[in-house]
Amino acid sequence: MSEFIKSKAAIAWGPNQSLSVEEVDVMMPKKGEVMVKITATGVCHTDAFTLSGADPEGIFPAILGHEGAGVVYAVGDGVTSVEVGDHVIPLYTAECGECKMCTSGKTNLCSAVRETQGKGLMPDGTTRFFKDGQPIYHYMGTSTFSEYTVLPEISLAKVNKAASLEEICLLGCGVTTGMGAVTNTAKVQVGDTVAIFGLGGIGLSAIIGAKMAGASRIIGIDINTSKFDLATKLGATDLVNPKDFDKPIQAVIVEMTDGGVDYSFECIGNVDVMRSALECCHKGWGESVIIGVAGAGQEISTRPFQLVTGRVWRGSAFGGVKGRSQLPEIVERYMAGEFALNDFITHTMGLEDINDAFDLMHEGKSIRTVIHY
Ligand code: NAD
Ligand code: AHE
Ligand code: ZN
Repeated sequence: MSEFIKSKAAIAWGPNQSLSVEEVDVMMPKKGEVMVKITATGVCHTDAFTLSGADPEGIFPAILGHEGAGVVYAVGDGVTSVEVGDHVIPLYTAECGECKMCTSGKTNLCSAVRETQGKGLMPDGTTRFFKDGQPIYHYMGTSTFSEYTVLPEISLAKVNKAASLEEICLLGCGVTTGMGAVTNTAKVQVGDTVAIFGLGGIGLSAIIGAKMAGASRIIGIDINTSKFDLATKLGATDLVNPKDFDKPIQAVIVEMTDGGVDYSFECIGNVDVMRSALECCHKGWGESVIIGVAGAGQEISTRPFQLVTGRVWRGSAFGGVKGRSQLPEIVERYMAGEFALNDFITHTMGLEDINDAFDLMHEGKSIRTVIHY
């Protein structure tokens, strides 16, 4: 008989339903697995995206959440890289170090556990979460909306115990994603011009990355002008509300920048804005990076001539960061004061209020809500 631990968790019973905070049974970790006591988790737009039913990989009932931090509570047989008491950040992009993807040197998209992860299961094809005996699916391999969660060992970054878990949980997704897309994926250089579409947690982090890289112009674009103050504080040089213009936003940016920006970033998940982001790039060399996640059935389009004439369209997942080998160093840089995380935490609350966090996000009132257990 396997052992279980009781855990408070927010269950997504079905698409478009409020989360239900209940007690679940979590099975102790099997071979190569680790149980983590989550102490804090951010709420990212991707959680809302999946809850909305738009995610082709969305599966219910599930325990969502993927932007967490916590402490190792128990380890399964054969686990060597972490021990009880270690502070960790769960990784929705694992790093096995051995698969074709990890050894390619070209991507952070480890393939070791991705297939089962996308089906809401652990690598052995089963779940560790149960409600009254009914299996509940995992989400993105992390399920940080449960006080106790189980992950493969290769899906954990061990980090400095001196770092505030309430703040570094944001490095489990949003801040690493935005900063990394600019510095790792696009590799923005000193003097480059940058346009960032969408100033939520991801877009604001992209501003931090652009400022770090020494971009000469950082143009922030959002239809919610309440985001502009923080964007300015973080380093945006220009702020644009597309609603103020009666022409396409790409034409506005092209005019502002003598032919277009060197780099643009789509941080919304809107396929029309993705097109604008590509088309505001400079002819001959401008690159546009898609970060936003678009719903099932949605497709991007542009005139192929946009690419023929030298613009480049690409994407970025988790900022191109390899979690186990690179995230601990990002935590150190945060601790050294290279960038702040508390600017992003507009709200904190207990798990029982988690539906308020989703409401605040949909109303455009929060950057990040951090849930604590
Ligand atoms: P968010 O909801 O906090 O921010 C989105 C911002 O976009 C808001 O400020 C909103 O006002 C703005 N916006 C909406 N429509 C707009 C429009 N038409 N023009 C301009 N601005 C508009 O979301 P977030 O947590 O910052 O996430 C942003 C996107 O990034 C989501 O699609 C999320 O799923 C995705 N994401 C991707 C990755 C990745 O690894 N690729 C990681 C995290 C999040
Ligand atoms: N399940 C969706 C795609 C979701 C998606 O693109 N996820 C991003 C991370 S969003 C974090 O907030 C990602 O890293 N993707 C790479 C991967 O391997 O999932 C769909 O369309 O099926
Ligand atoms: Zn996320």
